[in-house]
Amino acid sequence: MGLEEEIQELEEEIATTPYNKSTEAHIGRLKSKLAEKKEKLENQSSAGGGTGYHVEKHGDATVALVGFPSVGKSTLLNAMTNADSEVGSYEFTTLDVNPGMLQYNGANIQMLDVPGLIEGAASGRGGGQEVLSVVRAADLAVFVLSAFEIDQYERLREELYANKIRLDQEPPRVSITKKGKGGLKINASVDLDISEDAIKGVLREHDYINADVAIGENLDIDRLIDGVMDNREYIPSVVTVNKADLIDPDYLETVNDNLRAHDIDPDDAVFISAEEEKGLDALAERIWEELGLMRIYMDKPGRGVDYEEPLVLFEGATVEDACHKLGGEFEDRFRFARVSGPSAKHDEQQVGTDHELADEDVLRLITRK
Ligand SMILES: Nc1nc2c(ncn2[C@@H]2O[C@H](COP(=O)(O)OP(=O)(O)OP(=O)(O)O)[C@@H](O)[C@H]2O)c(=O)[nH]1
Ligand SMILES: [Mg+2]
Repeated sequence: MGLEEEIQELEEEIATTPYNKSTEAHIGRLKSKLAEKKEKLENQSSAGGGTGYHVEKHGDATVALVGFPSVGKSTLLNAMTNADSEVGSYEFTTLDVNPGMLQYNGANIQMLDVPGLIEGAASGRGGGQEVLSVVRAADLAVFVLSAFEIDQYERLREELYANKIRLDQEPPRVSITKKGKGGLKINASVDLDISEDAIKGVLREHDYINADVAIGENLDIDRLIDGVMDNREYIPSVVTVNKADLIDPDYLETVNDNLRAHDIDPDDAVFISAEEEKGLDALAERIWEELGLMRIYMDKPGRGVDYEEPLVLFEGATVEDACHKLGGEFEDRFRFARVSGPSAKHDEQQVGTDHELADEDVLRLITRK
């Protein structure tokens, strides 16, 4: 039996086995086997070549536009960035990844217009796997939906999930330390719904024989497997509804109902018209927020504070991250820093590398001679 058939058989067995306490451990093992076999199949097919997209990461953060053909991704990219992506009223105009740079709050945010994901993957045109690898590497996924095809959202999310992209969730709180002996020891800091047997079954299926396993959340089997596999990408997402210029006022409630039917709060979706360049500022603002970026104004000796071109870092970044991004002498010869603003206890507070910065801090770095 080939890998594909084995995968199919496992999927069928999982689908037909009722889930309850007595089948839980069994289902956990089946799902683990499935995850391992899928991984194997993927490694086999990618070893066979495939050029892949080599879109370099530029700028402070990267956003992938995800959507079916003809929803307006290229139009949007052209409207928001300096890119000049081909726009066509026929499908498959974009067969390669087009990058553009969005300037917002002094940050350079790279936006990638990836080819129609689903049809690209299904037909082999546009190379579905490669497209997905671009999304996996992004810091944010922006779903571009046409106001008239909201149901495409489901397919897009499924496709991303199948390709190990987890949207709008934190990585599972699972940490595994391999040991030389002693079997599997599960140490949960919260009450768990799944049984210890099920957890151990999953771990053994992934070749853990002796290990200490710390679990910090009440997770289900799928999230446990995500935590064990450790190769999932956790990415935030935004939904934008395009072609809003074509929505009749009496059709708007239908659009909102369709959004709700897919678990999207209409107030959270950003309505835009890429063609008429409406709603794009609101979208840029949402992108900024979801990326969790912050501006650090550098106080440069003799030149004062640079409010024009801030150093842009992700929330949670420390002085060390700032030094790393600046590189050179700041990284090699750092002595201490002075910080004023939201993260400082007082103006010009002296801090070390582990000080956590906040949006709109003013930072001065002092280096050794
Ligand atoms: N009315 C209206 N038409 C739009 C809007 N945005 C895009 N279009 C039109 O929709 C068609 C498809 O737009 P594209 O930007 O090429 O779509 P795409 O998502 O890049 O499509 P692919 O490259 O094939 O994946 C074009 O005819 C656009 O002019 C919009 O906001 N309103
Ligand atoms: Mg396009």
